Amino acid sequence: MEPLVAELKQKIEDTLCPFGFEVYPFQVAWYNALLPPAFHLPLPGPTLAFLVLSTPAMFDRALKPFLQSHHLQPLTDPVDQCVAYHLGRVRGSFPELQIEVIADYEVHPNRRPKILAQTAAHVAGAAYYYQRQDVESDPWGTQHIAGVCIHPRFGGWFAIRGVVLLRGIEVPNLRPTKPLDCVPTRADRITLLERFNFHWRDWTYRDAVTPQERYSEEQKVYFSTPPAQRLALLGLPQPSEEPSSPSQELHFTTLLPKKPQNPRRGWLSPTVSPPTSPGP
Ligand code: B12
Repeated sequence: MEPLVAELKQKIEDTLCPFGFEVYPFQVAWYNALLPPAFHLPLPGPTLAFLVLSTPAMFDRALKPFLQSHHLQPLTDPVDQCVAYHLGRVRGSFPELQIEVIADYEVHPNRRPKILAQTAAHVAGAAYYYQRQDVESDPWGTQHIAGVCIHPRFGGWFAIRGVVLLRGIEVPNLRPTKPLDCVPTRADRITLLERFNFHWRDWTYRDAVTPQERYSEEQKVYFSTPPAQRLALLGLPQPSEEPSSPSQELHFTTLLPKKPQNPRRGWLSPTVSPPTSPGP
Protein backbone atom coordinates (compact mmCIF):
# COMPACT_ATOMS: atom_id res chain seq x y z
CA MET A 1 0.00 0.00 0.00
CA GLU A 2 1.24 3.50 -0.75
CA PRO A 3 2.80 5.12 2.35
CA LEU A 4 0.32 8.03 2.20
CA VAL A 5 -2.67 5.66 2.10
CA ALA A 6 -1.18 3.54 4.88
CA GLU A 7 -0.66 6.63 7.03
CA LEU A 8 -4.19 7.98 6.48
CA LYS A 9 -5.70 4.53 7.02
CA GLN A 10 -3.81 4.15 10.28
CA LYS A 11 -5.07 7.52 11.51
CA ILE A 12 -8.69 6.71 10.62
CA GLU A 13 -8.33 3.28 12.22
CA ASP A 14 -6.95 4.84 15.40
CA THR A 15 -10.07 7.02 15.47
CA LEU A 16 -12.67 4.35 14.65
CA CYS A 17 -11.40 0.84 15.42
CA PRO A 18 -11.57 1.12 19.23
CA PHE A 19 -15.32 1.68 18.74
CA GLY A 20 -15.96 -1.49 16.72
CA PHE A 21 -15.56 -0.16 13.18
CA GLU A 22 -13.31 -1.35 10.32
CA VAL A 23 -12.05 0.78 7.41
CA TYR A 24 -10.92 -0.20 3.90
CA PRO A 25 -9.37 2.16 1.31
CA PHE A 26 -10.54 2.35 -2.30
CA GLN A 27 -10.38 4.63 -5.31
CA VAL A 28 -13.55 6.44 -6.42
CA ALA A 29 -12.86 5.17 -9.98
CA TRP A 30 -13.27 1.51 -8.93
CA TYR A 31 -16.73 2.28 -7.55
CA ASN A 32 -17.86 4.50 -10.42
CA ALA A 33 -16.69 1.94 -13.01
CA LEU A 34 -19.38 -0.52 -11.89
CA LEU A 35 -22.28 1.92 -11.73
CA PRO A 36 -24.39 3.95 -14.15
CA PRO A 37 -23.74 7.73 -14.07
CA ALA A 38 -26.73 8.43 -11.81
CA PHE A 39 -24.91 6.68 -8.97
CA HIS A 40 -21.43 8.08 -9.61
CA LEU A 41 -19.57 9.93 -6.90
CA PRO A 42 -18.80 13.32 -8.46
CA LEU A 43 -15.08 13.30 -7.73
CA PRO A 44 -12.00 12.58 -9.86
CA GLY A 45 -11.44 8.83 -10.30
CA PRO A 46 -8.12 8.61 -8.40
CA THR A 47 -9.65 10.23 -5.28
CA LEU A 48 -8.99 8.25 -2.12
CA ALA A 49 -12.00 6.97 -0.19
CA PHE A 50 -12.53 4.65 2.78
CA LEU A 51 -15.39 2.25 3.33
CA VAL A 52 -16.47 2.06 6.97
CA LEU A 53 -18.32 -0.93 8.44
CA SER A 54 -19.44 -1.79 11.94
CA THR A 55 -18.65 -5.13 13.58
CA PRO A 56 -20.67 -6.76 16.36
CA ALA A 57 -18.48 -4.90 18.91
CA MET A 58 -19.86 -1.52 17.82
CA PHE A 59 -22.98 -2.00 19.92
CA ASP A 60 -21.08 -2.17 23.22
CA ARG A 61 -18.11 0.01 22.32
CA ALA A 62 -19.85 2.85 20.49
CA LEU A 63 -23.63 2.76 20.85
CA LYS A 64 -23.95 2.23 24.61
CA PRO A 65 -21.38 4.91 25.56
CA PHE A 66 -22.96 7.25 23.00
CA LEU A 67 -26.41 6.83 24.55
CA GLN A 68 -24.98 7.46 28.00
CA SER A 69 -23.21 10.61 26.86
CA HIS A 70 -26.46 12.53 26.23
CA HIS A 71 -25.60 13.39 22.62
CA LEU A 72 -28.89 11.82 21.61
CA GLN A 73 -31.40 13.94 19.66
CA PRO A 74 -35.06 13.07 19.43
CA LEU A 75 -36.63 11.85 16.18
CA THR A 76 -33.65 10.25 14.48
CA ASP A 77 -32.41 6.72 14.89
CA PRO A 78 -29.88 6.37 17.76
CA VAL A 79 -27.57 4.06 15.76
CA ASP A 80 -27.53 6.49 12.83
CA GLN A 81 -26.72 9.34 15.21
CA CYS A 82 -23.99 7.34 16.86
CA VAL A 83 -22.41 6.42 13.51
CA ALA A 84 -22.69 10.03 12.30
CA TYR A 85 -20.99 11.18 15.49
CA HIS A 86 -18.07 8.78 15.00
CA LEU A 87 -17.69 9.50 11.27
CA GLY A 88 -17.70 13.20 12.19
CA ARG A 89 -14.76 12.54 14.53
CA VAL A 90 -12.79 11.37 11.49
CA ARG A 91 -13.31 14.79 9.95
CA GLY A 92 -12.16 16.33 13.22
CA SER A 93 -8.91 14.37 13.18
CA PHE A 94 -7.96 15.82 9.75
CA PRO A 95 -8.71 19.56 10.06
CA GLU A 96 -6.27 20.26 7.21
CA LEU A 97 -8.11 18.02 4.71
CA GLN A 98 -11.43 18.36 2.90
CA ILE A 99 -13.24 15.29 4.14
CA GLU A 100 -16.74 14.32 3.07
CA VAL A 101 -18.70 11.62 4.75
CA ILE A 102 -21.67 9.81 3.20
CA ALA A 103 -23.65 7.56 5.54
CA ASP A 104 -25.52 4.46 4.31
CA TYR A 105 -28.90 5.97 5.12
CA GLU A 106 -28.41 9.22 3.17
CA VAL A 107 -30.64 9.67 0.12
CA HIS A 108 -31.08 12.30 -2.62
CA PRO A 109 -34.37 14.22 -2.77
CA ASN A 110 -35.66 11.57 -5.23
CA ARG A 111 -34.91 8.88 -2.57
CA ARG A 112 -31.97 7.39 -4.47
CA PRO A 113 -29.28 6.30 -1.99
CA LYS A 114 -26.25 8.60 -2.08
CA ILE A 115 -23.95 5.61 -1.81
CA LEU A 116 -24.43 1.99 -2.83
CA ALA A 117 -22.87 0.58 0.28
CA GLN A 118 -22.55 -3.00 -0.96
CA THR A 119 -20.79 -2.06 -4.20
CA ALA A 120 -18.42 0.12 -2.16
CA ALA A 121 -17.74 -2.73 0.28
CA HIS A 122 -16.95 -5.06 -2.62
CA VAL A 123 -14.56 -2.73 -4.47
CA ALA A 124 -12.81 -1.86 -1.20
CA GLY A 125 -12.20 -5.59 -0.65
CA ALA A 126 -14.10 -5.53 2.65
CA ALA A 127 -16.89 -8.02 1.88
CA TYR A 128 -17.86 -9.94 -1.25
CA TYR A 129 -21.13 -8.69 -2.74
CA TYR A 130 -23.20 -11.71 -3.88
CA GLN A 131 -25.84 -10.85 -6.46
CA ARG A 132 -28.17 -12.99 -8.53
CA GLN A 133 -25.81 -12.56 -11.48
CA ASP A 134 -23.28 -14.55 -9.42
CA VAL A 135 -25.57 -17.61 -9.65
CA GLU A 136 -25.49 -19.46 -12.96
CA SER A 137 -29.00 -20.05 -14.43
CA ASP A 138 -30.65 -18.72 -11.31
CA PRO A 139 -33.97 -20.22 -10.23
CA TRP A 140 -35.87 -17.00 -9.40
CA GLY A 141 -37.60 -16.07 -12.65
CA THR A 142 -39.09 -12.57 -12.49
CA GLN A 143 -38.74 -12.12 -8.71
CA HIS A 144 -36.62 -9.24 -7.44
CA ILE A 145 -33.64 -10.66 -5.61
CA ALA A 146 -31.52 -8.24 -3.60
CA GLY A 147 -27.81 -8.96 -3.23
CA VAL A 148 -25.92 -9.36 0.04
CA CYS A 149 -22.35 -8.83 1.21
CA ILE A 150 -20.56 -11.47 3.26
CA HIS A 151 -17.56 -10.56 5.38
CA PRO A 152 -14.86 -13.23 5.68
CA ARG A 153 -14.71 -12.95 9.48
CA PHE A 154 -18.16 -11.74 10.44
CA GLY A 155 -20.33 -13.42 7.78
CA GLY A 156 -23.44 -11.25 7.72
CA TRP A 157 -22.97 -10.00 11.30
CA PHE A 158 -21.90 -6.50 10.35
CA ALA A 159 -23.33 -3.38 8.72
CA ILE A 160 -21.93 -1.05 6.13
CA ARG A 161 -22.00 2.42 7.65
CA GLY A 162 -20.70 4.74 5.00
CA VAL A 163 -17.79 6.12 3.05
CA VAL A 164 -15.24 8.78 3.87
CA LEU A 165 -14.07 10.75 0.83
CA LEU A 166 -10.76 12.63 0.89
CA ARG A 167 -11.31 15.38 -1.64
CA GLY A 168 -8.04 16.43 -3.28
CA ILE A 169 -6.10 13.32 -2.20
CA GLU A 170 -5.44 11.34 -5.37
CA VAL A 171 -3.85 7.88 -5.32
CA PRO A 172 -3.69 6.66 -8.93
CA ASN A 173 -1.30 3.83 -8.00
CA LEU A 174 -3.42 2.26 -5.27
CA ARG A 175 -3.85 -1.47 -6.04
CA PRO A 176 -7.29 -3.00 -5.57
CA THR A 177 -7.73 -5.80 -3.01
CA LYS A 178 -10.20 -8.47 -4.13
CA PRO A 179 -12.80 -9.36 -1.52
CA LEU A 180 -12.56 -12.96 -0.30
CA ASP A 181 -15.09 -15.21 -2.05
CA CYS A 182 -16.27 -17.07 1.01
CA VAL A 183 -19.45 -18.50 -0.57
CA PRO A 184 -18.00 -20.08 -3.72
CA THR A 185 -20.58 -22.71 -4.67
CA ARG A 186 -23.80 -22.18 -6.61
CA ALA A 187 -25.87 -24.09 -4.04
CA ASP A 188 -24.57 -22.06 -1.11
CA ARG A 189 -25.11 -18.79 -2.98
CA ILE A 190 -28.72 -19.77 -3.68
CA THR A 191 -29.26 -20.58 0.00
CA LEU A 192 -27.63 -17.30 1.01
CA LEU A 193 -29.68 -15.13 -1.34
CA GLU A 194 -32.93 -16.91 -0.43
CA ARG A 195 -32.26 -16.49 3.28
CA PHE A 196 -31.41 -12.81 2.81
CA ASN A 197 -34.44 -12.06 0.67
CA PHE A 198 -37.13 -14.26 2.17
CA HIS A 199 -36.03 -15.12 5.73
CA TRP A 200 -33.81 -12.25 6.83
CA ARG A 201 -35.71 -11.88 10.09
CA ASP A 202 -34.42 -15.27 11.31
CA TRP A 203 -30.77 -14.04 11.09
CA THR A 204 -29.62 -17.31 9.34
CA TYR A 205 -28.18 -15.59 6.24
CA ARG A 206 -25.63 -14.02 8.57
CA ASP A 207 -24.09 -17.45 9.27
CA ALA A 208 -23.15 -18.05 5.60
CA VAL A 209 -19.63 -18.44 6.95
CA THR A 210 -18.92 -19.38 10.57
CA PRO A 211 -18.37 -15.96 12.09
CA GLN A 212 -15.68 -14.97 14.54
CA GLU A 213 -18.35 -13.08 16.48
CA ARG A 214 -22.13 -12.63 16.21
CA TYR A 215 -24.46 -9.94 17.57
CA SER A 216 -25.18 -10.53 21.26
CA GLU A 217 -28.73 -11.51 22.27
CA GLU A 218 -29.12 -7.96 23.60
CA GLN A 219 -28.09 -6.47 20.26
CA LYS A 220 -30.45 -8.81 18.38
CA VAL A 221 -33.33 -7.78 20.59
CA TYR A 222 -32.49 -4.11 19.99
CA PHE A 223 -32.41 -4.50 16.21
CA SER A 224 -35.55 -6.68 16.22
CA THR A 225 -37.50 -3.92 17.92
CA PRO A 226 -39.36 -1.51 15.64
CA PRO A 227 -37.39 1.77 15.55
CA ALA A 228 -40.20 3.72 17.20
CA GLN A 229 -39.94 1.48 20.28
CA ARG A 230 -36.17 1.33 20.58
CA LEU A 231 -35.74 4.34 22.83
CA ALA A 232 -38.31 2.95 25.21
CA LEU A 233 -36.50 -0.39 25.11
CA LEU A 234 -33.35 1.36 26.26
CA GLY A 235 -35.22 3.17 29.00
CA LEU A 236 -34.69 6.53 27.29
CA PRO A 237 -37.30 9.30 27.08
CA GLN A 238 -39.48 9.34 23.97
CA PRO A 239 -39.42 12.39 21.67
CA SER A 240 -42.72 13.61 23.13
CA GLU A 241 -41.50 13.26 26.70
CA GLU A 242 -39.56 15.85 28.64
CA PRO A 243 -36.07 14.62 29.44
CA SER A 244 -36.29 13.28 32.98
CA SER A 245 -33.61 13.39 35.64
CA PRO A 246 -30.16 14.64 34.57
CA SER A 247 -28.66 11.21 35.19
CA GLN A 248 -30.82 9.16 32.86
CA GLU A 249 -30.14 5.51 33.65
CA LEU A 250 -29.76 3.03 30.85
CA HIS A 251 -31.71 -0.13 31.29
CA PHE A 252 -29.68 -2.55 29.20
CA THR A 253 -28.66 -4.58 32.18
CA THR A 254 -32.19 -4.80 33.48
CA LEU A 255 -33.58 -5.66 30.05
CA LEU A 256 -31.43 -8.70 29.60
CA PRO A 257 -29.88 -10.87 32.25
CA LYS A 258 -26.09 -11.13 31.86
CA LYS A 259 -26.40 -14.84 31.13
CA PRO A 260 -29.52 -15.89 29.19
CA GLN A 261 -31.79 -17.49 31.77
CA ASN A 262 -35.33 -18.25 30.79
CA PRO A 263 -35.72 -16.99 27.23
CA ARG A 264 -39.52 -16.95 27.55
CA ARG A 265 -39.54 -14.27 30.23
CA GLY A 266 -41.30 -10.95 29.83
CA TRP A 267 -40.99 -9.01 26.61
CA LEU A 268 -38.21 -11.30 25.42
CA SER A 269 -40.86 -13.89 24.71
CA PRO A 270 -41.63 -14.04 20.98
CA THR A 271 -45.32 -14.05 21.84
CA VAL A 272 -44.95 -10.69 23.57
CA SER A 273 -42.70 -8.88 21.12
CA PRO A 274 -42.33 -10.58 17.74
CA PRO A 275 -39.32 -9.33 15.80
CA THR A 276 -40.54 -7.07 13.05
CA SER A 277 -37.72 -5.03 11.69
CA PRO A 278 -34.19 -6.19 12.40
CA GLY A 279 -31.74 -3.44 11.64
CA PRO A 280 -28.35 -4.02 10.18
C1 B12 B 1 -33.10 0.39 -0.14
C2 B12 B 1 -32.55 -0.67 0.80
C3 B12 B 1 -33.40 -1.71 1.16
C4 B12 B 1 -34.77 -1.90 0.51
C5 B12 B 1 -34.58 -2.54 -0.88
C6 B12 B 1 -33.52 -3.63 -0.93
C7 B12 B 1 -32.91 -3.85 -2.30
N1 B12 B 1 -31.59 -3.99 -2.38
O1 B12 B 1 -33.59 -3.92 -3.29
C8 B12 B 1 -35.49 -2.82 1.56
C9 B12 B 1 -36.29 -1.94 2.52
C10 B12 B 1 -36.40 -3.92 0.99
C11 B12 B 1 -34.29 -3.41 2.31
C12 B12 B 1 -34.38 -4.53 3.10
C13 B12 B 1 -33.32 -5.06 3.79
N2 B12 B 1 -32.09 -4.53 3.95
CO1 B12 B 1 -31.50 -2.96 2.97
N3 B12 B 1 -30.76 -1.42 2.18
C14 B12 B 1 -31.22 -0.60 1.29
C15 B12 B 1 -30.16 0.47 0.94
C16 B12 B 1 -30.50 1.75 1.71
C17 B12 B 1 -30.02 0.77 -0.55
C18 B12 B 1 -29.99 -0.47 -1.46
C19 B12 B 1 -30.37 -0.06 -2.87
O2 B12 B 1 -31.38 0.55 -3.10
N4 B12 B 1 -29.55 -0.34 -3.84
C20 B12 B 1 -29.84 0.08 -5.22
C21 B12 B 1 -29.70 -1.11 -6.15
C22 B12 B 1 -30.08 -0.69 -7.56
O3 B12 B 1 -28.33 -1.50 -6.06
P1 B12 B 1 -27.83 -2.94 -6.46
O4 B12 B 1 -28.95 -3.89 -6.42
O5 B12 B 1 -26.64 -3.22 -5.63
O6 B12 B 1 -27.41 -2.74 -8.00
C23 B12 B 1 -26.16 -2.19 -8.33
C24 B12 B 1 -25.05 -3.24 -8.41
O7 B12 B 1 -25.56 -4.41 -9.01
C25 B12 B 1 -24.05 -2.53 -9.33
N5 B12 B 1 -23.25 -3.48 -10.08
C26 B12 B 1 -23.45 -3.84 -11.36
N6 B12 B 1 -22.56 -4.77 -11.71
C27 B12 B 1 -21.76 -5.00 -10.65
C28 B12 B 1 -20.69 -5.86 -10.47
C29 B12 B 1 -20.04 -5.90 -9.24
C30 B12 B 1 -18.88 -6.83 -9.03
C31 B12 B 1 -20.49 -5.07 -8.17
C32 B12 B 1 -19.80 -5.08 -6.82
C33 B12 B 1 -21.59 -4.18 -8.34
C34 B12 B 1 -22.20 -4.18 -9.59
O8 B12 B 1 -24.85 -1.77 -10.23
C35 B12 B 1 -26.21 -1.74 -9.77
C36 B12 B 1 -26.78 -0.32 -9.92
O9 B12 B 1 -26.88 -0.02 -11.25
C37 B12 B 1 -28.85 -0.22 1.49
C38 B12 B 1 -27.81 0.78 2.07
C39 B12 B 1 -27.09 1.48 0.95
N7 B12 B 1 -26.96 2.77 1.08
O10 B12 B 1 -26.63 0.85 -0.02
C40 B12 B 1 -29.39 -1.16 2.58
C41 B12 B 1 -28.73 -2.53 2.76
C42 B12 B 1 -28.53 -3.16 1.39
N8 B12 B 1 -29.74 -3.31 3.49
C43 B12 B 1 -29.24 -4.13 4.34
C44 B12 B 1 -30.01 -5.03 5.13
C45 B12 B 1 -29.25 -5.78 6.20
C46 B12 B 1 -31.37 -5.21 4.88
C47 B12 B 1 -32.33 -6.15 5.61
C48 B12 B 1 -31.78 -7.51 6.09
C49 B12 B 1 -33.01 -5.43 6.80
C50 B12 B 1 -32.09 -5.01 7.84
N9 B12 B 1 -31.72 -3.76 7.79
O11 B12 B 1 -31.70 -5.79 8.70
C51 B12 B 1 -33.43 -6.36 4.56
C52 B12 B 1 -33.14 -7.57 3.60
C53 B12 B 1 -34.30 -7.96 2.70
C54 B12 B 1 -34.17 -7.52 1.26
N10 B12 B 1 -35.08 -7.96 0.46
O12 B12 B 1 -33.29 -6.77 0.85
C55 B12 B 1 -27.73 -4.04 4.40
C56 B12 B 1 -27.07 -5.22 3.68
C57 B12 B 1 -25.78 -5.63 4.35
C58 B12 B 1 -25.10 -6.72 3.59
N11 B12 B 1 -24.46 -7.60 4.33
O13 B12 B 1 -25.11 -6.74 2.38
C59 B12 B 1 -27.47 -2.63 3.70
C60 B12 B 1 -26.18 -2.51 2.91
C61 B12 B 1 -27.53 -1.59 4.85
C62 B12 B 1 -26.33 -1.56 5.74
N12 B12 B 1 -26.20 -0.47 6.44
O14 B12 B 1 -25.53 -2.44 5.91
N13 B12 B 1 -33.16 -2.67 2.11
